[in-house]
Amino acid sequence: MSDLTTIREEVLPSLTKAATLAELEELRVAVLGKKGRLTELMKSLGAMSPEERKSFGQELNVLKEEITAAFTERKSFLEAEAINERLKNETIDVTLPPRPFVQGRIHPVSQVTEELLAIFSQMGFKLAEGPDIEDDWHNFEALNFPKSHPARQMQATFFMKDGGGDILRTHTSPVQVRTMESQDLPIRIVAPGRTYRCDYDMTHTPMFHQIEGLVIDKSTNMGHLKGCLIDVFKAFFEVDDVPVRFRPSFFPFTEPSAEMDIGCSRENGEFKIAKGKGWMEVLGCGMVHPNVLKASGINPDEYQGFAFGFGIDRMAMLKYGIPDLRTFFEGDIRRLKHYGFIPLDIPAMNIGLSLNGGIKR
Ligand code: 2NM
Repeated sequence: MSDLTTIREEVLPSLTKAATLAELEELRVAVLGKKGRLTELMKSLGAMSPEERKSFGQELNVLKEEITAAFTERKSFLEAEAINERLKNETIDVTLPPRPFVQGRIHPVSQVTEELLAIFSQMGFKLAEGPDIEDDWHNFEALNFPKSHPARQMQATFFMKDGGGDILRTHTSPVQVRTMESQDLPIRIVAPGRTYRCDYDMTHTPMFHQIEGLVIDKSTNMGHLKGCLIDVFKAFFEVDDVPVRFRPSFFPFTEPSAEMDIGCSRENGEFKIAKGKGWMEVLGCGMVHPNVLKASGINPDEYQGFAFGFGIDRMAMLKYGIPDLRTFFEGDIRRLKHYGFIPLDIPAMNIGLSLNGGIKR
């Protein structure tokens, strides 16, 4: 009898004080386990007289239930406490926007390429791509470059070491040639990409980026070219109006050829689209030369088209106020932190081309 009182007075308070689930389990085993104190007493029932067994058995059962109840209550308390502790430590607020935590930044050249693709794709142009290592045919011959043209000579073109005649493309025009050779008419494509020329100073790097466009149909004319380019530059600089002028020029692959200037001001280094302040050359264009069409298997008596090309790097410098072209390709992470774009701000015509306008959040 006194055994039961001792057990009750010892076990019940220690159960309610158990600090951890492990400690609680240890206590349970010590009392109710195979060799627990109560279990041992249960075993002693067999040696008792029927009367003793009945009354002691009842008391034992009462105590066992009390202990089991106290154990269960403490267990659910400790389990709830453990869950609350985990919830406190493992908080992830899934409703928070991910942007502030995205560390990476999009390079201004990638950003501007995406912006231009958003504009051109809305105008119905498809993306075309081709290899950086080109052959003489696609880079020069099919583009109506005379054998003696200066751009073919060593100082401008990078040749492959193996002497096989392959080169690094000096412009993205070979992509247009490949498209004309392989695709059905009409054609409406843009080809952005890396281009290479042996040149290095303030405004030239040996690798740079170009985008060229090509439209070929039965009655495509220079009026279409002009309207198309004005729309592109209005969308790109995000302005309602952009002053442009076209000057006659020369390229082997277009006839007639022109260069387009945009009206702009440059006050203490800041570039702005403006009327009556001055002009800046931004691109070359023209009607695709009949020789080029012929070389690509298109009948110039049936089809004609326009083409244009401009530098992506310089567009990025102008739009986002980046002063030195060479810093684009130094790979300094600090430049990217300063001039880079948030990866989830994907340029699109329906929501705005440059959501952060070059400003970090
Ligand atoms: C320019 C300027 C003018 C051009 C021409 C062609 C092709 F393949 F269709 F003949 N592609 N790109 C072109 C025309 C490029 O870049 C300044």
